[in-house]
Amino acid sequence: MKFNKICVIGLGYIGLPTASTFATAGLQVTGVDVNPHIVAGLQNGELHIYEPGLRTLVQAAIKSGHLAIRQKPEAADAFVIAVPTPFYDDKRADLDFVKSATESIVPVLQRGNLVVLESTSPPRTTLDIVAPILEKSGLKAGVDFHLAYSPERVLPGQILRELIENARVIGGVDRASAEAGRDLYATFVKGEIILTDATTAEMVKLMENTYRDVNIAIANEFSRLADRFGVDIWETIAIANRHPRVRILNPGPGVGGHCISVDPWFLVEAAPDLTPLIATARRVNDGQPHYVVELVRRALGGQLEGKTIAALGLSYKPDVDDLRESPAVEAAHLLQKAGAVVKAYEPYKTDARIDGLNIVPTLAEAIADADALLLLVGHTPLRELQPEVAAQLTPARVIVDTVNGWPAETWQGLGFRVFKIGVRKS
Ligand code: SAJ
Repeated sequence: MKFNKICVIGLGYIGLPTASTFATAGLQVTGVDVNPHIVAGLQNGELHIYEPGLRTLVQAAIKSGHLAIRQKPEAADAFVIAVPTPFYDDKRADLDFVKSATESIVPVLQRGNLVVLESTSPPRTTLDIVAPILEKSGLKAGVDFHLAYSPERVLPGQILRELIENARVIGGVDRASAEAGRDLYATFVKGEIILTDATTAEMVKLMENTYRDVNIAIANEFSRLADRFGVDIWETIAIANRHPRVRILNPGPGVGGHCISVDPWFLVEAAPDLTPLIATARRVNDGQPHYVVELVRRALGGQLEGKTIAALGLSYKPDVDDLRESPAVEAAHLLQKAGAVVKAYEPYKTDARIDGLNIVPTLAEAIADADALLLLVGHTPLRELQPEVAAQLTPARVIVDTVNGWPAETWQGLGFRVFKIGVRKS
């Protein structure tokens, strides 16, 4: 199938890179977002998100005339839905954005079109939710138009490269839909394109992220054991990983972001009777920020009340600016609840605003009157903080490192007491 014009609906961390990559490959792309501020900003070449290389790509795509930004979908050969799927407080998937994005296609859907859902969704969403909405047009999925599910699997921070190089799964409601999806993504994907059915593709995506979540949970549990038994988890993991079939991940302050901390719940919701391990892993990882608070309490001699803590890094992982579902933010909130005075600093979003948190614009300000420096994210600029420099800028002589980001011996050599997740050596 040949595609000239496509609409990408949802211009967030996935939709915007996808739209501009299609445009760069020569397609005529309409990028659609319901948020008028995002639309107005992008029309002026201003981005609402940070991803390395994205600004240049978007600006060039708009300038070339291949990418237009609109608030509503227009008639096209294909529609790609890349909207968020958050969850409610009770961890059920909130499919409102998927539903409303799908509804917005109905008035412009034409015979022969292809619709692709990319948003991470519970099993059977394409068949049971998206297809019936699109069929309100009077056209039938798999007969009059093609319908497929193709999960995005890119790693934030490396989206533009992974979008092109990663293997791509395309699950059709029928074979012709999967093949139409392959023809669309083949315009830029260099990785292997694997065709399957829609529900398998949905499961693939959920299983990948759940697998990673469960593996991080075991690393976090190992770190608690290491702490109890007086060994260094980082050394222990490094040695265990010399085994040819062992690859233990890193413990840390918890699992955040909009993917791994959310997606496993979609499987738990879909089949609670079959998912005790997945649910437990989620709880272990969600418990990690509490564990950080206890580590800081211990580092400060059992007392948090009135202590000033420089919380360094707020995003959900290193070298990204995304604060969604961030365990670092959670740890900062919990420390305040426990009576500490927190001064937070996020090098990739110095103007971030979060209700109830004091976020300061510079590292120097964050540590100026601290009792302890708490490293919550292994951002490159934070890892590069030289202890000699820190010693000049802060009265604190206690550091708490939740990501193994600072060399303990160098800091100790300058008179700092060092506390690390998963390390309690006598
Ligand atoms: N984390 C650890 N220990 C580790 C690795 C990660 O605590 O050893 C934490 C991170 O700090 C972060 C969270 O886990 O808080 C998730 O980070 P991540 O780098 O593992 O993954 P995401 O959420 O940025 O991206 C994941 C990727 N999925 C997999 O690797 C299976 C990506 O390929 C997906 O496209 C993305 O989810 C998504 O959008 O679903």
